[in-house]
Amino acid sequence: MLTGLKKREKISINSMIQELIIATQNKHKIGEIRPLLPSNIKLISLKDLNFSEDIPETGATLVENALQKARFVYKKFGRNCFADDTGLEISALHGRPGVYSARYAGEGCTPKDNVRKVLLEMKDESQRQARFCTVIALIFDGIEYVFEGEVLGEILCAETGGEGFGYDPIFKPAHSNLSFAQMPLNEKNKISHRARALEKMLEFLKTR
Ligand code: ITT
Repeated sequence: MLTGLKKREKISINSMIQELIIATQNKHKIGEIRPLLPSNIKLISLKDLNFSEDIPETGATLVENALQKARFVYKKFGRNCFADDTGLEISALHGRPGVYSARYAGEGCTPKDNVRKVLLEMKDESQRQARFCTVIALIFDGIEYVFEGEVLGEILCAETGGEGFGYDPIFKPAHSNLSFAQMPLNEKNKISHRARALEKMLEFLKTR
C-alpha cells in the first residue's frame, strides 16, 4: 500500500507525463524519435492502437502533408498527436524528390527503387548539393503547431553504409566523412533533420 506521501508523489509524476500519438506507419522514424524523448513523454504508436492503415498524404508541400497526417489521427483518436513528413531536396533536380520522396520511383516502389532512380538521374551531375527537411505537425489540446528541421549535405555517387533507412545510403551531411547510413543511430540523431525538428517540438512542450 502507498503511504500518503508516496501516493502524492505518484500522482504528481503521473500528471507530468504527456502521452503523444506518433502518426506514422514508418517504424524507422519511431526508432529514431524514441531515444530522443524525455522520460515524461510517453510515445504511443499506431500499432499500439491496432491501427495499421496507411494515412493519406496528398498535399503539395511537406507542411500540408504533415498537417494532413496529424489531423487524420487527431480526428480518429481525439488525442494529442504529431506527424513527421520528410523530403530529400536535390538542387540539381530542382528540389526533387522533395514531397514525393516516398513514391519517387512510382506507386508501390521500394526505398531501394527510389535510391536507384536518384543515382541514375544524378549520374553525370557534378553539382550534388541536397538537403533533408522534416516538418513535424503537432496537435496539442486541439491546436496545431508546426516545427521544421533541416540538414545540408550532398548526394553520393553510390550507396554507402548499411544503417538507417530510405535515402540514408546516398546522403552525406556537410562536414562529415560518413553517409547517414554509415553512422550509428546516435550519431545521425545528433545532426539530423528529424532530430532538429523534434528538438523544437520538445522545447515547445516544456512550456506546456
Ligand atoms: P509516414 O507517412 O507513415 O510517416 P513515410 O515513409 O511515407 O511514412 P515520409 O513521406 O515522411 O514517410 O517520407 C518519405 C520517404 O523519405 C520515406 O519513405 C523514406 O524512404 C525517406 N526518408 C524519410 N526520412 C528519412 C531519413 O531520415 N533518412 C532517409 N530517408 C528518409
